[in-house]
Amino acid sequence: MDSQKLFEQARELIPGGVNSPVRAFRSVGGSPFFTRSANGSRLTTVEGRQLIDFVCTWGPAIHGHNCPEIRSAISVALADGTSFGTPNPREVAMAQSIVAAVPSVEQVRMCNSGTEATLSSIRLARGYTGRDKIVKFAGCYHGHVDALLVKAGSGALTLGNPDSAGIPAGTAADTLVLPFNDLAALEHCFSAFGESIAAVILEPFPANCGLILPHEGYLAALRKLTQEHGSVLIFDEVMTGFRLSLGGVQAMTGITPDLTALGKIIGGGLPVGAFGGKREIMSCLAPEGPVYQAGTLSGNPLAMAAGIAALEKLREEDPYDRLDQLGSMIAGALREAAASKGIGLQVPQVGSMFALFFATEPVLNYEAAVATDTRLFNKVFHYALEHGVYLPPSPYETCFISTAHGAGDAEQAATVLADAIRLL
Ligand code: KE4
Repeated sequence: MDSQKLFEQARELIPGGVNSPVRAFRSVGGSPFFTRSANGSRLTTVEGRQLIDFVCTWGPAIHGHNCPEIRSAISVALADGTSFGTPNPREVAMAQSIVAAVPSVEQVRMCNSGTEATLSSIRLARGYTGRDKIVKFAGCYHGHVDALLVKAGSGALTLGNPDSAGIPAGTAADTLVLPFNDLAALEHCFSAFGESIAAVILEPFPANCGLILPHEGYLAALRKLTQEHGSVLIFDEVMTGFRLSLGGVQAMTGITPDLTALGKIIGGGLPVGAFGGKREIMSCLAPEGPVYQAGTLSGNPLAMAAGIAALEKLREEDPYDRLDQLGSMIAGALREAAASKGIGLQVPQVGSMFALFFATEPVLNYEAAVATDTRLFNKVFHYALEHGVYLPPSPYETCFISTAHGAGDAEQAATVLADAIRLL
């Protein structure tokens, strides 16, 4: 059965033929390939084609696919059963691992996805402060949470409008959406709403509209304003947690939020999410406190085993400098190719994360991101795919490198992508 036939079947049975929209290739055109297996830095399609993978299942596979240590941890756990519905020792080990690594986390609650982690963090912040308003930033994605699937109202200070069907206006009405990297808008918002803002949630390095890095001092200013107004600062590090350093962006920048949402890498490729922070806030969670949150498979022993192994391997290997070197080599090759061709290309890169924006100026917020030339991105995407390199199928995603990507993979990808750019 080839990908085309499978996709036809899938579209009969699953909306859009996919279990998550971005996989459908709607942004880049064409139809998705189906994967039969994945090992190390490569995916193997059902047609038997090998692709160097820069999606890494959207972040979790920092050790590449089918990592032996993670596999064996899962099989050891599997011998004891798949789910108990009671506390299990691996939940304690996972909590110890996260608390030891992430500066803001004194206590942590496991759940089953990044979406659950952010929606629970929002509810917890509202329960802890007794306030209703939430501030988020245009372009930041926090999973499909009703209160966060909101686009900016007409002015930066108007309350949000739903960004998806099915979200009541009342739900979006307490969400304020600001432009990222705009200190004046932030200060203006706090002077207008300060004491009614329960929380500010952001990806500290937004990576769901391409990759955008904060201005110098922006995160520190945000930390100061939230402290002054008694609002909870939530870092959504579902993507950046353990990806850019063991302690995520907060460890790299020294800016410590009050709550942190985690996911992806901490599950070693199995379904997982987590949120954690100051004990004073976390103690408001049921059964200790009045904020309800729950999950049948939260702390699942197999996901815990996989995640513990993944974090253990990161602690042992400390791969972050090498991942940054690979990322910087690829980014440099792409910038060089674009410059030789006279094409405006921005390649923001930090550690094992990079993105491609076809634009003449650096992209510092969502508005600039959506103004980039996505037509050129799509051409590069398809050329790369035809030549064995798989980028995320959207210009508004971020590429990931794993510890299984050798220098050869990086050089091959850089050559293919540079060729694609030169052919534009
Ligand atoms: P999940 O519910 O998909 O586990 O996590 C939601 C989420 C929360 N926060 C951040 C910063 C995220 O990046 C995500 C999910 N990321 C997307 C890709 N950028 C997952 C891919 C998909 O939606 O299929």
